[in-house]
Amino acid sequence: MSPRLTATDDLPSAVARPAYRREAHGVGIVHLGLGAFHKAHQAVATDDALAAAGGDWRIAGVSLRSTAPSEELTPQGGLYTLIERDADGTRARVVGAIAEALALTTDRQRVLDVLCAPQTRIVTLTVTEKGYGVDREAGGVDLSHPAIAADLAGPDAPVGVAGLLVWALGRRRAAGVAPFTVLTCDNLPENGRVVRGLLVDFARRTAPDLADYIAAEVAFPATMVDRITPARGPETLALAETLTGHEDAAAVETEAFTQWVIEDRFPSGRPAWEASGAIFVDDVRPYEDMKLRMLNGAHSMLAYAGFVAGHAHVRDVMQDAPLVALIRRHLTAAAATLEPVPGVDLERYADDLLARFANPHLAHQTYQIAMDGSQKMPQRIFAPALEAMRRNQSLAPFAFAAAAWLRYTRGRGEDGTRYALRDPREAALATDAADAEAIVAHVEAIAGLVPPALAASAAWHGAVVERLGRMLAQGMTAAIRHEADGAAAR
Ligand code: CS2
Repeated sequence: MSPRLTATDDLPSAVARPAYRREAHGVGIVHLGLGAFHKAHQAVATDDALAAAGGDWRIAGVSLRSTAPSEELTPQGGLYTLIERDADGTRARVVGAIAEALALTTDRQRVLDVLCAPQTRIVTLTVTEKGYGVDREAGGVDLSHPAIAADLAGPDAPVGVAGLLVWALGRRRAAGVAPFTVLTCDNLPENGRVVRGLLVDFARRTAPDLADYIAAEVAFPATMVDRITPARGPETLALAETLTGHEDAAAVETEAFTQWVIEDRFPSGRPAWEASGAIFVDDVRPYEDMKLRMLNGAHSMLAYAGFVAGHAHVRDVMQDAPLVALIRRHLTAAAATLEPVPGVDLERYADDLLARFANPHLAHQTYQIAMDGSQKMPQRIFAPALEAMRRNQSLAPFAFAAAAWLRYTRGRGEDGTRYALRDPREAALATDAADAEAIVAHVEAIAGLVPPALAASAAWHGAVVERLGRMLAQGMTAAIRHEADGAAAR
């Protein structure tokens, strides 16, 4: 058995390591949501920034529920191996940006202290779409969200994002400490604005004097984040050991590509993330729409259709020619709903996405992407569908994606095997209805999911019903083939 990764001085020369003295840099960032994506994205950019420009910008990473990330990272002093893989090869690097790894459930006092520390100038977040407890239709808090409900009932003992951040901002203000900047890195449209609305509304309900203060004094820059990072499997750990000669319980595997577009609003400073290729812009929205509608939209479509058709991984989907033709069609249709994106050629972006999806080294499960559809479909599929409707463009690609999702929400594979939906709105999505018309009508009636203007369109409704009907009657593989043939004939 190899020694555990605890230092960087005895790594093989091919393994890159922090090009700075870790102990020389204090903590300046608290990150909430210490999962694989943070370790593959923002922590790596921070590692690059520390090497290029220094600063007290190391990260105190916090997981809000699980203790696994801190149990894996703490014995390694926060070090972990990042394995980057694409058609050009496999590279390992050891990342040093995480100074400490905490779990809210077991390190509560330390988490609260570091959120209040004057040295903490940024709080970054990757808690997934459902983690915030936002009412996506009305803005502000979703009263039915468990963490929101708990924190509204006990705002002095917060457990969720809104509760913790409002509590900490209140404590800082009382102590005369400047607020931290809140940088959300989840795939939500206008993510900065949405999280601002969440915190202001939460404050209004628990500490009204804080609401205006947060609205006026706290910066919530928007971001577009991108790096395909599959959930880790045992193979990742074995590969890390082979590459580094060390046992590493916290290793992560990801693609070589990485992108970060950030609105440059950091009143208390920020790391030199441009050193890692991050771009700073005034308006993130065009990049965000591009990424949500093209990458994530195609991802969701291929995940639902692919999972039901029996493809476990995205790379397997990319071997299914008719489905690849539909992914290409989807990317083209999604691109046609966008405003121009500064400096980006959308055709090339689409080609690059197809190559990224085909990455043979990444075991990215369709079932992973399929999770939480109710939180993803509105920005990924319904928003561009609405835009396509306004522009008189074909609805077929989006209707196919919606139908594939609805087929997936039946919770049974084509051989009848049950699978867990893993969606916070699972109960609302459930229906005994068996025919396509009734299923589509049921889901269109759920508040805050399908935009009313889309649901009211006979063309949209009919297109979804027709496709779901075919998926249910003939099976997903036949439905994919039919759709691809139809698309080719047009
Ligand atoms: C994926 C994303 O799981 C999903 O829903 O679409 O996690 C995707 O891999 C990332 O957004 C890529 O940046």
